[in-house]
Amino acid sequence: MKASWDIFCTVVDNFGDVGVTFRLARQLVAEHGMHVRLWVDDLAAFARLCPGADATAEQQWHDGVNVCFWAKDWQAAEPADVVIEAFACHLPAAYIEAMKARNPRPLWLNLEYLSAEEWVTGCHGLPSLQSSGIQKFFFFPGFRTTTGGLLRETGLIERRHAFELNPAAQQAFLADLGIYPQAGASQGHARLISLFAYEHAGLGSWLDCLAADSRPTHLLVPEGRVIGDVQRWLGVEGLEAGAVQVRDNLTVQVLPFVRQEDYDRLLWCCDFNVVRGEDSFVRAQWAGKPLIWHIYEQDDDAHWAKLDAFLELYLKELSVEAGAALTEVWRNWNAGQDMAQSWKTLETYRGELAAHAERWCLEQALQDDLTTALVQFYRNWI
Ligand code: TRH
Repeated sequence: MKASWDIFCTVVDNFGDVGVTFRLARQLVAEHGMHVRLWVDDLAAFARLCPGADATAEQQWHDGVNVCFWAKDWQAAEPADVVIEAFACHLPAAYIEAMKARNPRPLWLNLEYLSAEEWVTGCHGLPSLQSSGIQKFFFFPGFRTTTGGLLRETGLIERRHAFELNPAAQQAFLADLGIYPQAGASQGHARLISLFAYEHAGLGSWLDCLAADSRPTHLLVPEGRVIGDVQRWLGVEGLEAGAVQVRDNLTVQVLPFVRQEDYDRLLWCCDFNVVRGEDSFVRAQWAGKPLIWHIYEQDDDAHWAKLDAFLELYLKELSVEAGAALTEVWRNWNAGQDMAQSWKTLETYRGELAAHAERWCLEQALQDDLTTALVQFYRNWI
């Protein structure tokens, strides 16, 4: 059953809002044959994620998605069968009026931010009557079977496994990005770590550890907010994509921002990933590698409860010691504190953390993905 979908996205900041909605839109088209319009109010952010996109176009097509500029002066548009407002953005009043007048009425969904907190379970899928007289349903992504699940394309984990079994493909992918990991004495090559994070006052203490480690590390840093701290530690300025700096056993390389599929491959190639926000956090879990989550900071400190809620789920199958070490590292990282001691302790659980990351990935992949859950929700509703 084909249906039309309108997805509305306000870019608050960074890339997560548009990253999530573009991923969802593409999957609705590719795997469910839906007709999708993605309304984005900041095409510059979109163009970073989607090379080839035109940041000035009123309307453009990418991977079968009709990407439309959501202008402040809204031009009338016929509402779709399903309307998603992402992350509680506000639909244009005229569009809501048009939804009211439409027969049949569209299904109106608010796609919420990702959280592992338990209360999400009780709120997922609940309706709320709006002043317009239309019901709006709240749809929560999540890690529990009682939520809407996580975005995951069909065959994603199988594609990763095949890539991992193909060193030539990995090498070619890295070489395309100008990455040539230094040969290590016993482990084949230097340990690869990706670093996609926000500003972090204690970053230098972590880089000190990596530089002093007996194993070589090749740190891959996509252009973005953390670069300032990296530069300060290196004592240089103006680093751009392609720049490589070496300090003792640490090689730091700045990477260009790449398309979402390539960012996935980068995560798959790394032994450890530092990720942030929402979408890169989920992708790092699908990569099946140990990670640090730099959570998006909220004014009222609400992010700490989210961090703890995730850890509570994630640590269940880990030994108490490894769980405590990981918690300490994540907490220090997110508080911008010195990382030296906690990172060294975490290193002693490397093997256990690696096995756990893969197990967690496979366990999460048993659930329906978010896009399938949304389509199912619509089917049940009509
Ligand atoms: O960019 P983020 O920090 O985004 C967000 C937003 O700030 C949002 O307002 C906030 O609410 C949310 O975090 C929690 O982090 P995120 O979610 O990981 O989004 C980054 C996107 O960028 C993700 O889709 C992956 C993509 N990406 C690429 O496509 N190529 C790259 O090279 C990199 C580094 C990332």
